[in-house]
Formats: sequence, structure tokens, C-alpha cells
Amino acid sequence: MKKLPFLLPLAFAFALAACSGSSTTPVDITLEAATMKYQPAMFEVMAGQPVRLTFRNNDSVEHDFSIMEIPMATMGATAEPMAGHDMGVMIADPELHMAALMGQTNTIEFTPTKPGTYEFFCTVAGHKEAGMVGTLVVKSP
Ligand SMILES: [Cu+2]
Repeated sequence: MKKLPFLLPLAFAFALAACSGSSTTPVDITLEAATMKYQPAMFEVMAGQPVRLTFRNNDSVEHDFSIMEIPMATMGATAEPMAGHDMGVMIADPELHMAALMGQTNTIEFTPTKPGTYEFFCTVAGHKEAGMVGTLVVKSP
């Protein structure tokens, strides 16, 4: 039992995996991008509730959905990268990220764990400044 401290992080990782693998059905949220805006620009989810977020890009340029920091049951949820997607100059990688080329749709699943207000935005150069920014509200269950 002297090796227990070494095993603890492992047990913690398994516990997290067990949580994210729960049978809770994810809530479906659809977010659209058009004319340099997110629609809706604000949406609410519950802490601990798995979210399946669908991002539909109806614009004529590529866009993405990014949150720099958000506590999640699964670390760093990132959708499959899309060829040709350019995140521009970023200081750090966003913890939650998915891109969609023009006319395409992408999906990401994550489980927020901490109630709060989180800013989401598009990392493509100039897009956030042009209005591609919104708010994700995580409510207490
Ligand atoms: Cu954009």
C-alpha cells in the first residue's frame, strides 16, 4: 500500500472517465454563424449536463467556436480539425474549440462542470472584433 499516492491520480482519472461515460443523454444545442454573428449569441446549459453542440456555418467564410477556459468533465474537447482552418495568431489553444468551413456543420460534445459565464468567440483573425462573440451561461443544477 506504500504506492497508493502514485495510484491516486490514476483513480481520479478513472473517476472522471466514469462520470463522462454516464448514461445522461446530452442536450442538443444548435448554434449558427451568419454574416459575422453567432445565432443565438447567448445560450444556457446546466453544470454536469452533457452538451452536444452543433455549429452550422451559413456564412461565406470559415468560422469557429472557441472558449479559452472552461472547466469540463472531459479535458480539452476539440472537434476533428478541418482542413484549411486557420486559427490565426493565438497565445494559447482554446480548451473548447471547433471549426466549420463555409456551408458546413461540425459537432462537439462536452460537459461543463462549473457554473459561470463563459465567453465564446471566433479565432479567425478579425472576426471577434467584427462581432463574433457570445456568452455561454452554465447554471447550477
Ligand atoms: Cu469567424
